[in-house]
Amino acid sequence: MSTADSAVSGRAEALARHFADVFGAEPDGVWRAPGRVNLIGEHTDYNNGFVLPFAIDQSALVAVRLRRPGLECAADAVRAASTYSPTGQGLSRAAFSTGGLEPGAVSGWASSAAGVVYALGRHAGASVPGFDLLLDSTVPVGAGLSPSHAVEVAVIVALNDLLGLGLDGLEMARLTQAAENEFIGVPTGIMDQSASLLGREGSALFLDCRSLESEAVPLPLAAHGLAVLVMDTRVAHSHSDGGYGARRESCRRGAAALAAQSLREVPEDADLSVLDPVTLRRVRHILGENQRVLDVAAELRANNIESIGKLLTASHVSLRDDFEVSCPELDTEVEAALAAGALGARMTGGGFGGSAIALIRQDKEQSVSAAVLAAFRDKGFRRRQYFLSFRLPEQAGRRRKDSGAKEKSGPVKGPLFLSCAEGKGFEPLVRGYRTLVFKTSSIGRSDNLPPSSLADRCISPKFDQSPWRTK
Ligand code: GAF
Repeated sequence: MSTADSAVSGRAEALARHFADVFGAEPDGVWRAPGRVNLIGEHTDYNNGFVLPFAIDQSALVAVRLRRPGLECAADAVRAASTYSPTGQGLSRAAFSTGGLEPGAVSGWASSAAGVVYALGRHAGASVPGFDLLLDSTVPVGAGLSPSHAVEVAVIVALNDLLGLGLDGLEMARLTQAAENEFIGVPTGIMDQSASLLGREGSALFLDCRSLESEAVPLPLAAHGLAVLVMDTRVAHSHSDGGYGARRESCRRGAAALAAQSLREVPEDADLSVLDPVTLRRVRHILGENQRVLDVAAELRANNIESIGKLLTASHVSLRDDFEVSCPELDTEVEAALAAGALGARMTGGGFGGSAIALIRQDKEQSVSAAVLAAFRDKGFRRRQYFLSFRLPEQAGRRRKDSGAKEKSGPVKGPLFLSCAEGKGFEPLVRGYRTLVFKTSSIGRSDNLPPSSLADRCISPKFDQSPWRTK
């Protein structure tokens, strides 16, 4: 077992123990789903286009126990708790019933679990009984690395397994997308959950969002002395804010004006001059981005990793100028990283905040990070007192003080860096877990597992004894 796998097992074990503290019984199992970084292919998924994300080590774990008959709760009652709480204290708790769930009935983090139950009932004909669930996630919230999709995937994998539904990865991807679109009400595409469900270790996932055919494209960064640096702007963003939906609508309008079913079907020689200027820019981004994904995938297949840098940067320029989903913080990160020697850089994810990524030589990690920090300071952007350094497993989630912090009076804020590189010297880039399943029976109780640095977060805080809301 690799060190990273051991750390995850330790985390899962700790979560199972925590679950028993909270709910008074062992869970049926612990399931895991990773977050993702999108290498390239932005806003192309809901246009039937191409994407190239990779799964990351940061992941959501859920411990689940199906409801047993008893007096304690109604048979369809769900009691859910998360170790993440906005105050950093205690658990965030929620309760709902699996029966008669209507869109929007549950809000907050638990809507991800409720949405999955809703989609399973509505689209897979599954009758989901009540259950207890404890969530622990290391996917940073608000950094554009798909924390909510990771939760949805972990929940659907757990329920698929426990209820013997026999769903395959693609079916689960479609169902979690339905959960997002119909229950939570955000019009997202299918990229994020596919990356979580289908990602492979050491590879990016090339996905054709029209046919849903996928291919694991090798991404041997370490062999080339490279790394992908993820730089969180700390600018909060949400796909329900309107900007995401507006872009989607522009694309729909553009396709209709070009008499195409979707922008994927627009022929190369289409006359874009029939489009109004804004729609023209949106369409131009999608057409160019699809080609860039194909080009990046081709370079990776040919083992020309360094060559993808300029395509990543071209993607950013297009997202900034044509699709207009960047923001000054993202642009600053990209420009500063490039000026400091990154081979390419771009915003990643839906935009309007979140993270940018930079393809860098491993020995440039410190200098690129420092340059980005300095640029943030120069522009007077919000800065944060600590970086979170995610070099799994040993330093996972550990806080690393920014040396510059001491020079400032009061809290110093800055972007969050997440360093991903595969192989020796660096911790794994693309673990690409195909949603590993850990059951309590297979986790074992081995004392020789190294203590997980994440386990600290899983140890039960004093559980508030106030009764669960039940039906
Ligand atoms: C978000 C969405 F969830 C994805 O479906 C995708 O559209 C992405 O933004 C933009 O590429 O992550």
